[in-house]
Amino acid sequence: MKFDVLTLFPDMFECLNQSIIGRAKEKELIDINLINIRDFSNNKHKKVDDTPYGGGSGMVMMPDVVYRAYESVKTKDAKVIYMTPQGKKLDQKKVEDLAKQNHLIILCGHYEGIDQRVLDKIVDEEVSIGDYVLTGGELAAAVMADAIVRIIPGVISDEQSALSDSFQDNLLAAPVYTRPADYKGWKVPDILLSGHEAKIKEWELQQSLERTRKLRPDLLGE
Ligand code: 6GU
Repeated sequence: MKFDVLTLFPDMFECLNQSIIGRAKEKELIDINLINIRDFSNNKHKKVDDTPYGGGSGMVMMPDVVYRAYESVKTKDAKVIYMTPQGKKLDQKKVEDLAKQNHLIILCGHYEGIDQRVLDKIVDEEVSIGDYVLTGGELAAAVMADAIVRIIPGVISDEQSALSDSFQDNLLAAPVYTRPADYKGWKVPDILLSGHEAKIKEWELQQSLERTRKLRPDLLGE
């Protein structure tokens, strides 16, 4: 899967070189290409924004610069996503949906946003990561990319979670424990030491259900 990220702040995506996502890149399971929108400014000062028509505060990213950045990466089958707090809220279902794509172009706005004309022409979908405001789309794009990449086959081995994680089947994950079995008298639940695989699975499901009912009853439609 290929990601092209159009941004004024490519350094903000350094986090995607770490840990599981970093290894997925090294294994070439994914390709994350960072495109600096500023490189497409024709202005001698590399200007990318201007004051808004009609007045008001802040600056607006100019249509031509953003459009040229887009043209440099566009393909026929690419899906273009604009990160914005006014978009549809990202959830695990949307993540699974996006993980089926071959090519995502993720557009990150900064300042007051991007000239609406270019958004109208190139954007297929607007995505938000929650009801709060960030300084720009970059952190939201990194969150979304992480959630997508971790479910791509081969990125997390089958024995490892992915399937047992929270939100699988709309349930939160069960609690986990490791050695020592007794720490300061705080004991790991006996069932996990029993070696009885079927009973353990049943216990974990029970824990998941209890947790979800207690912490996120909305996920169960309650
Ligand atoms: Cl996608 N962008 C910005 N600027 N703020 C956000 C967001 C996106 N999602 C939640 N808050």
